[in-house]
Amino acid sequence: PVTVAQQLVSGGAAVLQLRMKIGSDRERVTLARALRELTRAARVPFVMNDRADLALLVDADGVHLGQDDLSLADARRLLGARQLGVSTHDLQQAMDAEREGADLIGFGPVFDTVTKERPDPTVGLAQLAEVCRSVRVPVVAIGGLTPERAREAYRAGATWVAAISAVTTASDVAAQARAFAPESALREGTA
Ligand code: 3NM
Repeated sequence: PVTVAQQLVSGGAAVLQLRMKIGSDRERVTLARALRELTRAARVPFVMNDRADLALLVDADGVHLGQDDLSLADARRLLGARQLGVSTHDLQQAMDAEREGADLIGFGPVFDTVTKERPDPTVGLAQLAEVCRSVRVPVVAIGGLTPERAREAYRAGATWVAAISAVTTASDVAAQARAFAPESALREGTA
């Protein structure tokens, strides 16, 4: 994972998030610290998935919460001004997360995903567009994203896209990360 992370960062990934569903907390923290060091050197924000306590411990820039993790209010108690994201899977969850103080929301799975063991129903681009129109916080599209589908997600109003398989299975991880950048970022040299 550290090698892949290095390649993602050199390919211009805007944010790196550690999603580690198996293994012990000790292993999680060891890997998170390595990624924290790498992202700090590259000036890329680092986010911990699910666990506000571990985010605090490793000095991450934020946490991304699932629907069954700590509430936003409790995560805020631990993490203060750090970035709090929430995974949402329908319009109601998205609006609730915004009202409760999320700095950004994830919405998905926009396309079918092979990464999650029991994914929520695939929401599609029309629902993504509806959510993007209905909240003011940035929306991250997730689930089955590829560079081509990322263009459609940006067009639907997503600020960012998140990807796992499309980047981790690529033969050239850095080039694949670069291919995800929105055209505007490429034009402005901020990809
Ligand atoms: N969360 P891939 S979909 C981790 O809908 C995750 O909240 C989702 O992996 C959600 O890019 C997803 O390989 C899997 O499809 C994303």
